[in-house]
Amino acid sequence: MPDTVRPNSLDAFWMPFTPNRQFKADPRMIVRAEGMHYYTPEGRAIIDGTSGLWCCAAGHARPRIVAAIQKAAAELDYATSFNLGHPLAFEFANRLAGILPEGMDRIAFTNSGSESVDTALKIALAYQRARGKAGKFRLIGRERGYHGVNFGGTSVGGITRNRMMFGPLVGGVDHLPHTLDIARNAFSRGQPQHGAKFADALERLVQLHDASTIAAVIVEPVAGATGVIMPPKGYLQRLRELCTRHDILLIFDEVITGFGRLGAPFAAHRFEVQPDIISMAKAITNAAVPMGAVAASRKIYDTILEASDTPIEFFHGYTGSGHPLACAAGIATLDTYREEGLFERAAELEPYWEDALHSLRDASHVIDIRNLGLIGGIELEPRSGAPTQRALDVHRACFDAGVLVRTTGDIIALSPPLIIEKAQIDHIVGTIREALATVA
Ligand code: PXG
Repeated sequence: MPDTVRPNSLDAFWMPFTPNRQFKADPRMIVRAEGMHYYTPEGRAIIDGTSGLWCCAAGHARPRIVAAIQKAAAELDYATSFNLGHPLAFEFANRLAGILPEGMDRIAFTNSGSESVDTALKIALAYQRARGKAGKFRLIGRERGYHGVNFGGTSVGGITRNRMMFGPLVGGVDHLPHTLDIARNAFSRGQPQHGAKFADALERLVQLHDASTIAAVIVEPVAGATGVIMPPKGYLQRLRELCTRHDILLIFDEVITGFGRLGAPFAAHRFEVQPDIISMAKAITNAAVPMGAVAASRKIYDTILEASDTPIEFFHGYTGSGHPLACAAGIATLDTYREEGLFERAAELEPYWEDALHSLRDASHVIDIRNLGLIGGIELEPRSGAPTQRALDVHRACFDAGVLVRTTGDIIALSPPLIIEKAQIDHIVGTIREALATVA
């Protein structure tokens, strides 16, 4: 039998964002999860400091969510939402509208964060055209932004490696500067003091391109994948003011900040800044079924519908949009968040989390610590000539000691399930301290 069709062979699966050769030479496998823990094939428990990948905010394999998926699968395995309806999709959209910022109550469903971002960008373009401003076509992203891997999200994203292989990408895109400023803000607790002025770069882009050509600005309220970059105090407010002044839509990509991660339903609540469009995914279903969504203001929805000269108003959607299993998982997830008060729990734990993280200030190799909500970033001095390797070594040492952390570049990123206990916070931080002491 050829090697690739042996069931246990690791060859066939082309793993995402993974050093495939390295991994397959030294694989680390997970076979089960429950609550705060993953389990290896040998039955070793690994405490999850990452919620999977910013995903499982309620912890793993929560019984109510599991039961809802099982029931939905047996009752209505699949129905298209193209010109047909099933009740769960409407119910879930209504439930989401109930926790989103006031007025953001028109919800499109997708299957991932990447699809949510591309959907949000297309809604922005369709809206500008519908109101007679088709000339507003430019999309503004940000350096070090991550908005998934589809062409729109890759284009507005600001990660060199993610962009450089793929040709000219989407045209008419420009970028704001990122807001990481370790020289002035190192070891800030919560939002950093310095950097609201980074938002003024939008004025420069308006001068360069003219506002009449700019459709939307998209940012992550907290940048996650590129190393946990917190918005400086006043930055998001300033960006909102400038977008309003220049008649530009503001899109918040809340794929990681949505659903309680910052101690509020969405970052828009936490920062009291109202965007025009919000993209979300991951914790929307506790990641038990892949799903994403885009919330738009009623004004955007109404404008696009009213301007349409064909029965279908918006030529966009996915076969899986509003999938019954995902909607069932989403409803059960929102029930779990509410019944267990998890968004409030994240807010209550934040000071303890902050103190625990900042206790690592004197640990080896640490050059910055950043925190907000139940997010943490620990930036390390890169090993000379081998960037990212020190953080990867810490990741490995922690894994071997039973703690899962995520690394990006030389940054250790933490985003534990919101059900975490204080003793578990201490355990994770203690394990990282030991790992930092052992790596070269
Ligand atoms: N937007 C944001 C802000 C994200 O964080 C996506 C879009 C794309 O979502 P999908 O579901 O298409 O993957 C993301 C994804 C990390 C890491 O290391 C984060 C993500 C993906 C991979 C790694 O923090 N976020």
